[in-house]
Amino acid sequence: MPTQRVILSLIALLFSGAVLSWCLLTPPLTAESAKPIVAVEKEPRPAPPGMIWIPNGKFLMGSRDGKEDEKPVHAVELSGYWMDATEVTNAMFQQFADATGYVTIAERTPTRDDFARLTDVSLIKDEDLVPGSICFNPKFDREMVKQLRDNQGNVNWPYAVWMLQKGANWRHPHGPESSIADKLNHPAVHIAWPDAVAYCEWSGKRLPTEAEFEYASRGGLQQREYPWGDKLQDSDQWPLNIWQGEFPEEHHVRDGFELTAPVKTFRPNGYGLHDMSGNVWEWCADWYQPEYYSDSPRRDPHGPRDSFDPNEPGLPKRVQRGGSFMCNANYCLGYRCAARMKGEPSSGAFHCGFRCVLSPSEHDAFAKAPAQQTKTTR
Ligand SMILES: [Ca+2]
Repeated sequence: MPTQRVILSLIALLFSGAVLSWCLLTPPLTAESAKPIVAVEKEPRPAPPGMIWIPNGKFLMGSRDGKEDEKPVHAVELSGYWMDATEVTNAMFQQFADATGYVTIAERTPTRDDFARLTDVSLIKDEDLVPGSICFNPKFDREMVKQLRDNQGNVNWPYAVWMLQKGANWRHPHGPESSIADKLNHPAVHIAWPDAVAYCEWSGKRLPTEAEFEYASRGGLQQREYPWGDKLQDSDQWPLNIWQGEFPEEHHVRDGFELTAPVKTFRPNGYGLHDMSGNVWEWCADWYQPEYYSDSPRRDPHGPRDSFDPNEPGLPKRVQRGGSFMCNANYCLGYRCAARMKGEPSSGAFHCGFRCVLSPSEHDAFAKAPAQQTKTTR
């Protein structure tokens, strides 16, 4: 079906998690590299509201045992920066939208040209060119899930369990009948990369680099699986908002949240950051390339010059990090500190949001940003 082809193409942009097997050698961890991060730069001034100082230091980025695009483990040195303590919430995004009149991509009516790179646009019906975004399809075809296999023979269920929900956007996360009235302290979702950048420009902040996100996520620990250590949970209490049960058939909701959770529900990591693992995926500034770690700069890496995803070579992809309430052990494991994901920039989804960072050198511009001017004139 034409509509289904479009939906599948859109979904493929966000959820093509398979990566090529790159023959990268992981260097041994040396005595020097095993040292804990040492903060040597003091916070230059008080943190802006809602932000936390992440001290400069050195860390080991990537994973020895994870997916191929997480290798090789390599030392990275970062300058200090502030980071939002939480994902950008609906209340925060509402302030931005009210002040600027900004309309997110999911709220705009798409044209055939928007899908030119994805499919034969002549197959798209006029009635399907309506605003919307990607949501989970609770009525997914279980037989179709079983039939879809990738080239390794694994079940390729993502293509069947997502749908393009007409009318879904950050104001209406699950379609026109839904609302954020009781979710103002939940992360804003259905945020495409340009939407996040527009918010950053208004607020005087920026998206984190992928290295800044991973460094901050690790919370001062070296080469641990999760922001708090190597064990997913120490007790019956879940430390993050993910999916419990066999995805997509069973969702036991043992963490208490079927969908997004209010930010700060779960305990912060060593830096005081919440939901760096789980709740919603978060956009980073970097283009995605699976082999980037093999020759990335040691100091303050900003990602490759352009994007390359071997699964979809013609489509640009930006990095996403941290996993979401849809991740679980038999699915994406995106909530591991080293886990990488990528998304087509113009595609948001009901589990995709962001948070911002700010460098000391950017503070003067931050102080003059529209968001700050709005506050001072109130
Ligand atoms: Ca998150």
